This record gives sequence, structure tokens and C-alpha cells, in this order.
Amino acid sequence: TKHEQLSEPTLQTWKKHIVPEKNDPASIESDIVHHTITTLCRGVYNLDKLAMYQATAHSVRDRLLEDWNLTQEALHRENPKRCYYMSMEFLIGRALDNALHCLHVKKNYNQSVDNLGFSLEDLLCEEKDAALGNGGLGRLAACYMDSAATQDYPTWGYGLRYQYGIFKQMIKDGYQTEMPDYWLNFDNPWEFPRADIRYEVRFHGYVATKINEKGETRMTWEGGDKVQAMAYDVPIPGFDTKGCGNIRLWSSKPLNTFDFDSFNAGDYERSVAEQTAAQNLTSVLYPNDNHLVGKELRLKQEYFFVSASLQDIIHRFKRAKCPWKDFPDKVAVQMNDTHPTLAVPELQRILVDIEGLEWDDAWDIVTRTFAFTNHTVLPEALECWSVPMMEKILPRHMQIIYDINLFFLQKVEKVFVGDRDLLKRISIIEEGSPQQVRMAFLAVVGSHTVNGVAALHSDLIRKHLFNDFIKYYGPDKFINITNGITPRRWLYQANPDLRDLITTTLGSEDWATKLDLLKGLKKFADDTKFQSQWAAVKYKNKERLAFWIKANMGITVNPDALFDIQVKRIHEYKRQYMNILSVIYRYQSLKKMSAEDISQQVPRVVIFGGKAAPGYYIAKLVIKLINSAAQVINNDKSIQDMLKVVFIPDYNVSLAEIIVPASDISQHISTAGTEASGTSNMKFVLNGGLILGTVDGANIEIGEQIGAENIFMFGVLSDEVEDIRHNQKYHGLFMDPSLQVVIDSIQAGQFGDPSIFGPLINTLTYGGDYYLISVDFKSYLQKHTEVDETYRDKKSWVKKSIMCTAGMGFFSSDRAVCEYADKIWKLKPFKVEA
Ligand code: T68
Repeated sequence: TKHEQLSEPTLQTWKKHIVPEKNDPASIESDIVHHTITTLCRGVYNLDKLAMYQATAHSVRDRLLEDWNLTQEALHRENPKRCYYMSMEFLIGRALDNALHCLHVKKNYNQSVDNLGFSLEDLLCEEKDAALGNGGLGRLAACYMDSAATQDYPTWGYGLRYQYGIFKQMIKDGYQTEMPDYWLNFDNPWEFPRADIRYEVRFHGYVATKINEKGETRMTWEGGDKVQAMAYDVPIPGFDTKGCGNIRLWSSKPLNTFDFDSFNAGDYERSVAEQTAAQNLTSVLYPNDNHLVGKELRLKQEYFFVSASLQDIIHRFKRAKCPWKDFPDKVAVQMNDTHPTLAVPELQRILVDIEGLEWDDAWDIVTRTFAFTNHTVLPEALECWSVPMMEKILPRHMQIIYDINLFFLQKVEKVFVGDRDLLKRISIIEEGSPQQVRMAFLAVVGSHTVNGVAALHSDLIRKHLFNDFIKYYGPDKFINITNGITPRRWLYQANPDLRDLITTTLGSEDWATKLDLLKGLKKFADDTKFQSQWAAVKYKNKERLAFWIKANMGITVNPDALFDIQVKRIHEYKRQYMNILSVIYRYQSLKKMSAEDISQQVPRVVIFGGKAAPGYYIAKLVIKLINSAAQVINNDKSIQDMLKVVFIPDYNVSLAEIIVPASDISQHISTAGTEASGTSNMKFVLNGGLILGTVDGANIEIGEQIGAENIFMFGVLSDEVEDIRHNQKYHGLFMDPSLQVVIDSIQAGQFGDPSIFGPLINTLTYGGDYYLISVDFKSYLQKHTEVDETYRDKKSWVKKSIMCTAGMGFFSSDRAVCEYADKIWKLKPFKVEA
């Protein structure tokens, strides 16, 4: 029975009972106790922090669900155009604190939890991070969902519910080891299993022809194996709004088929083999960022994800009984990188094979629906799938991709008659053995708009990766939307003291949803009293981090020291290696000084954090070198604690919330042209940390917004990189003398068995120094000296810090999502009222 079928009196009965939750402390207490007894089936006799966290979370979720229902019901009724953000990764982190802030109930919850004998801050730490992502790409998706909900854009995320998120990193003897992330061990209050929302997804099989009702010949995909996708909904609270967003995650389940023949023949394992395989599909997140590992299971995950999502979207579209040609007026789909690109041939297949549309009409719908965000130019990260593998797993899709390519190349040929080279370069199929499907090209051809994630990156993809496509399509299809971060999690929630100082100074907390208002802080940048308040907040945040480091790692660091932080995935192009080499250089310099001179130095704490992909040998050696150097440096009394090195294990969203507010300097030092945008750079600067960075990604735009005098930039420019590499290849490598000394010390065994680091050192020598560490080393060291000198003048440093935060309005993900809505999705906010 649906709403529309109920009689008016029955409806009234329903309405009578739908009453808003009360948010006074007594009602909250009562709800928590109620959940303890009913939802958890526990009582005061067997209560612990985890149970108390769960009861609290359930009571918050009740409040969230009011908004969820209100929003989804209104959307159902009004049926506005919606956007679907398809992403294989959502790196959400913890939900409870965020929900409390969004609902503006944290103060009362503090009191209620206190009255019940616990501390809310303690309970918050009981929550496991939802870590369904690798790094920037997944976290960006989470920030965008927050901003879409906050600004009432009717947007849903679609993704996969991995049972194991990104692995837990442990450091043993200085090496990274990996442990599985069993994040669903306990009940997860932030997801709703939708046992009634299930779709079948097919793999393998064969293609046949059939005659449809109109007497036309159509292809049909038959046979093969089927699995089921079941939906889990994760509510996404908006800040200061009754609107509530949603991320729908798919979990694979076996179809209720059971091989009775095998069972009866005594082959039990075989009889359940299919079921086990089905369940394994969404077991684990692939732990590689910016690197493709062409595994069959990954391809299956990608198809499973797009197939279930499109079936769900189409199911919703069909309810309104609109004609197919209106599909793009009701549905916008954003593909977060190429991972969801199979959605292009899948929608074409559904429209042509199943719905009976003509190819051209279907293709028009497809290309008006999809848009594609590119996040990388690194060749090793560009997805290519082998044609034989595709033919085996998705035979009909492979045919469709061939046809898409054929029609596309025919059109290109008409414009560029006889240009065989162009056709070869632009083809979706790359020749070779085996042939490969270039997913980025398929995404471009299947989308109406393609965007890069920072100004430089968008220029580079227009100039290089997609240059041939611009010749054909013209430039307008390729736009830039610079990334953003949510100021709610990354300032309001993570840095409560700075939040309160800003709110008092600006007179309201409107800045949390209108981040441009932060520019109002500029006029206080020279105010001595404000400066000392600002500095006190930073100091407290550094103390908080120092406390964490002491408690968890046993290392003492001094909050008066300059905190210099680089936390991100470990990757050669991000050059953590260059950072630790410069740390060793600093150590050697200290060792050469008199005790008197040492005592005059600016003390530094250099903090690293980040995971290396489990199969990334060189990245893992970098972690080992950092830890080996830390071991020697931290235990050398002669340098009077002027240098400390810390590698924080298992860097994740929750740790970032403690680390980010505590930086004086954060490093974003990728080889120019390699980091598409970076988003942690934005988080640090928003919290009043200065950047030491290269002229790369969003660093450039951050510098423009906060002023060149407030950012430390160094290194070669992206358009010099090609020539330098070319010269190195033909005229030999240049080895910076300071770098040579550092390498010599490693090779002399100053940081343990040098043979361990041989392969790492080789990347600088025989390996050709592809990431130009030697080329940038001198200017990098010079900038470090400049940082030290600037830090000595506390007043000017604090002023810079204030100017950093004040200039960050542009980097709110609210701005970024608005740009997507206006320029790509053609989407209007849809406000729901209580
Ligand atoms: C990052 N990409 C970019 N990829 O490196 C970063 N890759 O510059 C940018 O700021 C961020 O995206 C957001 O735009 C990634 O994080 C991945 O994590 C990834 C995952 C799977 C496969 C390939």
C-alpha cells in the first residue's frame, strides 16, 4: 500500500504520529536510554563506551531520519531534476560529530551524555572511520556530498559498500605492514539496509539476436552468471537545513540459486562456490591511488556498480512516466574519474537492446546525461582494460564500445579527411597485443562536459591528454572546476577554538556556509590582541597533536617548535622522499654546528603520515627511510631537540582532523604538473597553516587568493619539466652537491643497513630522477631557510597565518558544487520545509 492509496482518515492517523523529536537534554537522555534498552538490548549493568556510543548514535540518527524522510518524500512528490554522483570511493570518516553539528544539538548532547555518566568527546572516538576510499578522490566525493546536502541540491551519491575499507597501516621495525579494516564488525548506525531494493547484475554470457515487438532485430545479452546488488543508504546531513542527502552503496549478494546437482553429488564446496564468489565482489576496496592494476575483479566491481546504479536511476525515472527523450532533463550523472565509465555503454545498451530505441536517439540521451571529471595526468593511472578481458566479462558492452568508437571515428574522419595518425591517436581502442579500451577516451566521447580539478590541471589536460578531442569538439566541452573542501568538517568541527574565535570576531557563524565572509578577518590581521588570540589557538592545537604523539607513539615533541607536516598518500610524484632527504640535510647541518649555534636554530618537528599501496615497493622504502632517519635523529642528544621526525601510522580522516589544525607549515611538493589539485593543501591553509609548495595543482590558485607573500613556493615550472627530462636523458643527470652529501651518508650506513635503500637511491641515479628531486633540491633547501627566518618573527608569521585563513573563501566545496550545478548539471536547489 502506497501513500496515494490510503484514505484521508488513515492518512490523518499517520500524520498524528509523525511528531518531531525534541532536542532538550531530558528528551535526549530519554532517547539514549531507550536505545540502550531496546536497540542494543543492554542496561546499566553491562554498559561500556562502545555501547553508549551506539545508543547515542542511534538517537542522533533518529533526528537525522526525520530530515531524510522529509527530503526524500518531497523529492518523490515534486520530481525535480536530480544529479547522481557516481564514485567508486567515498572517504567519509566519522559521522556522529558531524551530524551533531549539522543538527545544532551538540551542546545538549554534551550535557545529556554527561548526565548519563559518560563524556561525549570519549564516545566520539569509539566510532570507526568509514574509510571507503584511498585519498583525495574519495575524500572529494565526501566533501561534495556535504556541500550538496547543505545547499539543498537534489544530489545522491552512488558507490560500493566494501566490507573492508582501506587497510590499516602498522609500522613494524620501520616498515609498513597492512591489516584488514574490519569496519563493519559492529552494527553501523549510519547505514540503512534496504533489503527490498535489489537488482540483478550479469557477467559473462553471450550475445544473441532477437526480433522485438516492433519486428526489429535487436541484440540481446544472454546466459552468464548473475549476482544481486542490494542497497544500503547512508544519510548525509546538511548544515543549517532541513534537507538531508543520501549515498546509496551497493553490496553484492548471491542470487538465491543453489547448485543442487553438485550438492546431491556430495560436492558441497561447488554447490556454494557461486554464492561465495558473488559475495566477494564487494569485499574489498582496491588500495591503489593513482595507479591502475588491471584485475578482473576490479572490472567486475566497476560494472556491478554502474549496472545497479543505472537500474535504480531508471526505476525512479520511470515512475514519473516521462518519455525517454526527457531523461537528461531529469537526470544528470557525474562520473568521478573513469571508474564509472562503463555506465556509458551500459545506458546505451539498456536504451537500444532493452527499451528498443534507435541507436542515434539513445546516443543523444546518453551524451546529454553524463559528465566526466578527470583527476590525473599520470600515465600509469589512466584506466585501460584489455579487450579480451572485456569480451569475456562484458561481451555485449565490448560490441557497443566498438560501435561507439566506429561512429565517432567516422565523424572525426569527415572533418579531418585522411588524417590516419589523428584517428589512431584519438581512437577509444588502442592497438597492440592485446588491444586496450582507453576508458578516459570513452568517458570523453560519452559525456557532454569534461572537467579538470584545478586551473593548471585543466590546462594540461586540454594541452596534452585531450588535445586531439579539442580539435574535433572545440574547446567548450573542456572546463575547469577547481576542487573545494567542506568548511564544516575541516574548520568548524576539527578546530573548535579557531571556529569560536572567528565567530566572535565576525559576529556570526554565517561564514560556515558562506566561506567568503572569512575575508572579514583581514582587517584584524595587524591587531595585536587578535594576533595573540590567534597564536594561542594554534598553540593549543599543536599541544593537542603533541599529546596525541606522546600518548600513541611515546615521542616527545615541543609545541614551541615549528610544526612541518606532510600527510598524504605516499607516492613518488608527491616526493616525500625529497622531504626526508632535506631533513637529513638539516640534521647534518646541525651536526656541524657548535652547541652555541645549535641553540640559536629554529626548532622543527617534521611530521609525516600516509599509506603506500601494498604493492608499491619504492613508496614502502620511503616509509622505511623516514623511520630509520627518525630513529637516529630523535635519539641524538647532541642536536638539543632542534629536530624531531615523526611518522604517524595509519593516517586517516579522523587523524587528519587532529593533524590539520596543528601545522605551521605543510608541504605540497609534487613535481610540477603531476598533482592534479591536492585538497589537503586547502585544509591546512584554511586552518591558518602556511604552505611550502611547488608551482603545481591548486597551490597556484591558493597563492593567488591569499597573496604571494603568504606562501613559500619553489621549484621548476610544469612547462620546463619536459625539456629537463629530455636533457637529462641525452646529456646525463645533474646531481645537486648537497643532495650528493645526503646520499653518501645513507650509503655510508648512517641510517642503518644501506643495502636496504639501494633501490630507492637508484631512482635518483640509474632511474633517471624522473621526478626531478635533484633539480629542485637547491631551491627547496633555500625555501626551508626562508621559512626558518620568517618563523623567527612571530608577529609577521601570525599575520601571514591570519591572511591565509582569510583568503580561503574560494576553496569551499560549496562554491565548487555550485559551479558543477550551474555549468554541468543544470540543477537548481530544492528546498524542503519542516
Ligand atoms: C586525486 N586522485 C589527485 N586518486 O591525485 C589529487 N586513483 O591531485 C586531487 O586533488 C584529488 O584526486 C581530487 O581531485 C586520487 O585520489 C585515487 O585515489 C585513485 C583511486 C583509484 C584509482 C585511481
